[in-house]
Amino acid sequence: MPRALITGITGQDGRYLAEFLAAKGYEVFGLVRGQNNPRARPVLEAVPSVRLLSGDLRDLPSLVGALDAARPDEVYNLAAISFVGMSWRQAELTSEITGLGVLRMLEALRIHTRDDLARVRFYQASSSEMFGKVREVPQNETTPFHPRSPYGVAKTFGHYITVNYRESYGAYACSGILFNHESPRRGHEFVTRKVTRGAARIALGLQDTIALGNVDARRDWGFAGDYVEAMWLMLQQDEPHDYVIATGETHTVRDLLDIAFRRVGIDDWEPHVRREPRLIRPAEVDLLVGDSTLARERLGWKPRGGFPDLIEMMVDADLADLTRPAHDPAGTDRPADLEDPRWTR
Ligand code: NDP
Ligand code: GDR
Repeated sequence: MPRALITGITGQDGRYLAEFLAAKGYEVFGLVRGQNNPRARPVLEAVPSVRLLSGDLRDLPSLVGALDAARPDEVYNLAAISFVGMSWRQAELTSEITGLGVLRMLEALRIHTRDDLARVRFYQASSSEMFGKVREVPQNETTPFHPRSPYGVAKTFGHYITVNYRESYGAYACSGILFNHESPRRGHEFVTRKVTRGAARIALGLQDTIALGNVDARRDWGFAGDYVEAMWLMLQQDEPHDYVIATGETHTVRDLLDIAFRRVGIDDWEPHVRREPRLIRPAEVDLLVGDSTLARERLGWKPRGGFPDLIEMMVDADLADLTRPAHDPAGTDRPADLEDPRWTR
């Protein structure tokens, strides 16, 4: 039975990946930070066989301990401060976790494998935010980086340190340059979920408007469930390589608003959107659209659904969530703290 360790298992991608790997017959281990992290509970519910390990990307001994306990064949390093908007407010912390955290994870792997880094396959969650200021359209594996946020700068460090450990120590390490991917599990701070949740709440009479920043930004948005398969495929190849994962289509935030509001029966979203200067970023990434030809050819990967389907699915999930009866109180009592027997250490 192959063994995988996922950092960031409580995040959007972490839970999809845990489900995907468990269905493939993996023994799945997940690194979770904090002493009573409420985000562990949905993971335990979605993947009952998962084994949780206590650790933090800021704490090298905890990472070595997690690797020693999990003895993984594959490590997926998804943990990060992932919200670009926050990265200006907490630039040092973002650099510490999203940037230096990658180095710490690789160093932990070096200690755990006693310098035999090729023994464990490593995936680094890199990002299209590294492209930043538009240099080429579409962006592929050879497009130069020009990150525009502390988050993008930290991810660029994470990318290059992953490449460097591959070149220096022969690590089987891949950097997946993933473009935006969304789902009903997306955090509410990201623009897709903010809009789908907001449109659903407006349709139900729970709020009147949504506050937004730059509605002209263009992104290449795919479905998170498809993207975790690409992460796994990268680690199944004979040779490690870096890949761009994207749909190849780009849409504005305006397009997103059109689809989401139409889904709830509102044709004109303008009266429901407030433009707030505080939500305009100090430096913006205007246009992202990815060219994932390499992944399509070498990995046989391609995205399944289209953008309207994705947004409509998210709106429908938000409507269902907002109208379902209150949670079963018994469910909320289920322990997620370190006393739960499914924590392995
Ligand atoms: P989320 O923000 O949903 O999840 C981030 C995860 O990182 C959470 O599990 C969080 O734990 C964990 N984490 C944060 N800080 C630490 C820390 N100090 N130690 C250990 N764990 C920590 O992100 P996504 O699932 O959307 O993304 C996964 C990864 O992919 C991230 O690295 C992100 O930057 C990257 N990425 C995402 C893209 C996307 O569109 N979704 C596109 C390209 C890259 P907790 O629950 O405790 O907060
Ligand atoms: P992004 O995603 O920064 O691309 O990073 P986000 O959804 O936050 O922003 C996308 C675009 O929408 C514009 N925007 C707003 N964004 C937010 N969050 N809130 C608003 O109110 C708002 N109004 C307009 C933004 O300016 C931006 O142009 C995501 C994260 O998942 C990263 O971790 C990941 O690396 C990249 O995608 C690829």
